[in-house]
Parts: sequence; C-alpha cells; structure tokens
Amino acid sequence: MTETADLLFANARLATMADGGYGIVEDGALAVRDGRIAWLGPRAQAPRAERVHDCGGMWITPGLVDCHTHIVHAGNRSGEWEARLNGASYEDIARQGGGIMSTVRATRAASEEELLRQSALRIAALLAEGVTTLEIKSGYGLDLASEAAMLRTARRVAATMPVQVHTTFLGAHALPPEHAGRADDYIDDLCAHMLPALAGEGLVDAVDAFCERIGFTQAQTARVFDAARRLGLPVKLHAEQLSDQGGAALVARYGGLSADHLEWLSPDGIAAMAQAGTVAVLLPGAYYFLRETRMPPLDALRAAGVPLAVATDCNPGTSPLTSLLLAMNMACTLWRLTPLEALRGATVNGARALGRGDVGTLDIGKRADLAIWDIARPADLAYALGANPCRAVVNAGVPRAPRVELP
Ligand code: DI6
Ligand code: FE
Repeated sequence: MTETADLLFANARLATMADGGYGIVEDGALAVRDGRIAWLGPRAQAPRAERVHDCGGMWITPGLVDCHTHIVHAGNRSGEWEARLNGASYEDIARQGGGIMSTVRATRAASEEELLRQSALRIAALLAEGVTTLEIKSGYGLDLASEAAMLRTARRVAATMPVQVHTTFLGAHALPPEHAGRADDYIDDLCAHMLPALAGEGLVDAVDAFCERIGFTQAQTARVFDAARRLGLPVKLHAEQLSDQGGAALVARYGGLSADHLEWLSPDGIAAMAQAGTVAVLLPGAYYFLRETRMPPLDALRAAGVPLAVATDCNPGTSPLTSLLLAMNMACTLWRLTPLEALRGATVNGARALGRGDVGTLDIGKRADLAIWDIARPADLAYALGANPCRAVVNAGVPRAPRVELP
C-alpha cells in the first residue's frame, strides 16, 4: 500500500477470522482509510499513517455481529418469571394475559421515545462488548401502526448509537387479539397490507416468521414468504424450536438467509439448508432460560457443512440476554461448540445470516468495524463468564470506548 492511511492500529495481534480458522497474525497491524480496512499484516511492513493507535499487544477481531434479537420492545416479564419459579404454569400465566401478549400490550402503549429509551439500555450492553452490527426484529406490535413504530425505532437506534442495524419484519410472531381464532385472515392482512406498507416506508431489510405449533403453520409461513419475495425481501425463519414443522426445509426452499433455533431440526432440513447455503442460527439463551433438554443436531450440521451462527435472541420472554459473549459461552458449555466455532458464529457467520459480506472478517476493503480485547487468546471471548475484556470498539474506522452514551 503506497497511500498514507488515516489510522494505523499497531502492536496488535489480529484474529482475522478470514481463513476458516482464527486467521491469526502475531505482532501485526491494521490500517484504515475512509472507514475501510486498507491494509493488514506484520507490523514491520505497516504503511505510513496520519495517526497511530498503539494497541499494547492486545487482540483485534472483527466487530461482533448479533444476528437475531427482539431487543426493541417495552416492558419486561420478570414478574411472570418469578411466578413460574413460585409454581405458576405457562397456562396460568397465559390465562392472566401474560406471555407474548403482555409485551405486545406494553409495546403498543409505549411512545417511540419510550421504546427507544428502554431498548437503548439493552443495546448499550451489547455495544460495550464489541457488537458493531445488530439485527432487530419487529413482532410485538402485530398491527400496522405498532409494527411501524418498532421498525422506526430500530432505524433510530442506527441513527443515534454506534451500530449498524438490520431490521427484520416479524409480524407473523403471534396472533393479535383482534384476529383471535382467525389466523388466516391475519396472514391475509399481513401479506396484502402490513408488509407492503412497511416495506414501502423502507423499514424492512428482511422478513421472518415463527413457524411453530403455537405460532404459524408452514402454509401460512409460505404465504408470508411469497409476499416477501414479491417485494424483493430476503427471508429467515424461527424454525424447529419446539417441534418439527418442516420450517428449515421451507426457508431453505426460499433461499432463506437463515433458519434459527433448530433444536428439532430433521435430516431433511439439514440437507435442504446445506443445499441452499442457509445459515443455522443457534440461540442457546432461549434453550438455557427455558431449561430445554433437546439440543440442535450439531454434529449433523457440521457434517453437512452448514455455517453456524450464534446470537442472543434477546427477548423478554425466553431469552432476556444482552451479552453475546455469554451466548458464545452457552453455545460452548451447553452444546459443545468449540471457542473457534462460537467466535465464527458471532462474526463471519453472523454476518452471513444477515446477507452481509463486508463485515465479519478482517480483510482489505471490508468495513473497518473492529473490537479490541485485553485477552490472552481468542478463546477467552467465549470462556470468561461475566468479564468484559473489550477495551475499545471501532465503527467504520472511528475508535470509541466500549461504554456508549444513551440517546
Ligand atoms: N420464539 C421465542 O422463543 C420468542 N419468540 C419466538 O418466536 C418468545 C418471545 C416472547 O416470549 O416474548
Ligand atoms: Fe427469536
């Protein structure tokens, strides 16, 4: 590289995640120009730069990617969680109006300002741990105005906090009370009116659904996917979380970006995902919080070469988790992912689950989204329970402290 770089991160150890492994460069350096990675390699060969940031021998990884969250919502469900621990059943709680519908009521009642204020606290926790790309789903509004408010709030997160946001429409998350007993009518309205209107406002980057006995059927999900396809939007799916509904094979048939959860994934589903290049998004937070016992078929996914991503699934009901590092540890401790698989799941494969090729690895030309860590080796990121070794985060070449100001 002959031109002078804007900024050089020197005296660093690089985990580029670019070669199927950690892609380690010891005693390395990384140069940034115009927000992009302009050069990386051995420090002795580093180009000139306007400014130099001495990393003191710390590690640099790609900025982390949390590719599956419901992090924008109002209210919380700690009360029903406490009731369950005191013996109440899900049915008791649902009869008293608990569950997803209590979050729907709270979210519908909240102003967009309040939605942003409550969500920003959770998002700040993720950003403090090096997350630079975040997926945010709707799905607690379940009517046009409230779904729009959620997605507009997600867009405001990207405008007011140092993070790139991918919005996912999840109108097919649960059946709203206004359509009780009329799921097909709700899907009709969603496909004919809600999704086209939200997409027309530029609020939707991808479309998701909850394909489950307590969610929507394969046929209803396919209608949502057909509507997404008509609008040129990519799809992903909450699939095989609690039963095998054939969701993974369905989203793979649509060339979907990802199938998520997958505890009940079948061999047919795995084959379809491998064929389509659909990413398996693993959500150990929900498995842990619900005290599930059935694991996703990880050895079969590995054997089929299906890329594995790891995400928090941050949501108030089944995964109130705002630490991607802890999600990585859960994936290793509960499901025997290797630390390398967990870190790839939160970088390059998380990016792939969002259809992004310009983040997730350290490569020339990629967006200079980086995280700088005070660790002995990359495995420390999945190892430490609760410690946050992030010492700096870089968004498009601009360094910042891990702790961010709230909007
Ligand atoms: N699967 C889940 O675990 C969450 N949504 C979904 O599709 C539950 C969301 C909630 O309980 O609020
Ligand atoms: Fe989810």
